[in-house]
Amino acid sequence: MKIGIVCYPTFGGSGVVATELGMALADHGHEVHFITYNLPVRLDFISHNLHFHEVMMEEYPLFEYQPYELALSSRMVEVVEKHKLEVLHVHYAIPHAYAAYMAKQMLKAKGIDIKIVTTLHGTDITLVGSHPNYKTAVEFSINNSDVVTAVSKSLKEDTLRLFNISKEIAVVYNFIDVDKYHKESKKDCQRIALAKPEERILTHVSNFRPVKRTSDVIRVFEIIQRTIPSKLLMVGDGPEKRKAEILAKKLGIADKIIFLGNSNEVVRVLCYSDLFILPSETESFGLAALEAMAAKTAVVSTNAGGLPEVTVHGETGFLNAIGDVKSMAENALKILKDDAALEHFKSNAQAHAKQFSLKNILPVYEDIYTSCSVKV
Ligand code: GMT
Repeated sequence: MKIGIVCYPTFGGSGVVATELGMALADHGHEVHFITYNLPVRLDFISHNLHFHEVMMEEYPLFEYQPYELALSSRMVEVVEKHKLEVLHVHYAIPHAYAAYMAKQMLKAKGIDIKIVTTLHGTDITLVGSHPNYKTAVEFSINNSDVVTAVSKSLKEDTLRLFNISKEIAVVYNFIDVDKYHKESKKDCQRIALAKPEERILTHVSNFRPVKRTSDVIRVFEIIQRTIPSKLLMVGDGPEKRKAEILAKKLGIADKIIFLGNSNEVVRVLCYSDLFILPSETESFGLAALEAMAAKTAVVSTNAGGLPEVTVHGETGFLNAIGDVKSMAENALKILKDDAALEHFKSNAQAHAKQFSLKNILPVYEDIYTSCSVKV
């Protein structure tokens, strides 16, 4: 099939899922066209079936805010017409589902019936989408998509609670290329470059937005390192990073924490890791937790949103109340206390991640594209 993918090209989870999906579809013989304002960070042109169409913006002194939706919907129309696309799969409702609706109407006027699949990712519903400033347009564009999917049951429930939805929402879980992570975990990780042999390595990966509660990561680690010699790797960048660095200094543990910034090598960082900490306030799915598990890393997180659908309390790690730093640290110590316990949790995490294998999820999206583009 000929499929257009619209997403944020940045390090956020929705962009990562969209990019990995596009690459896998191309690998499976589909012709995939990414339509975004930048080359997606995880995009690797491994296949001749992959194409990238940049959405260009024009500066004009009158515009305080540039009309991105206009440029995006115009580009969608152009690409659909030129490459005869059958489906546009838009990831993250704002503003992609809205721009896709406009593109659909413009194409309809030209006698072209493009199908729109909208995947809801999380903050487009929970934090931003339901804000009164956006709600009307987000609700309209969800109800006017041909197919709507959500990345967890929890997100589907949130969507039905926060909006007046007349459309069926299918839950299609996020996924992981299990083989890629398995291969990486077998490589020699050179962990000695980062920590002494007796030290445990803890990791956090996020965009350092307030919703990730990165200060809680530092506080949890501070308690853990009192009992168990350890190092903390903080991967990613965002508005709360400086605060986390200042807190680490204040607590006297700055020398045990390495801030790595944004990385395209998350798989390689995770291969060093014993434990992943994710103390988020909300998390529709928690792709970062799944990536950690696939790389054989146990997870201590909150029980927010879709996290209980991804991890198993007491088996792959532990789920805790939001903000309960003490419980998160106590549970982390249960995992880290000896090699046997650690190996038990790590192996469980890796085995459980297989349920979210790309091999299982790819055919689900292929069926969705086929069923909605069948002419009746
Ligand atoms: O976590 C973020 O702020 C990024 C955001 C995004 O849209 O990129 O992530 C959301 O989508 C991911 C992929 O589906 C999910 O794994 C994350 O849980 C979700 N984040 C939140 O709900 C906060």
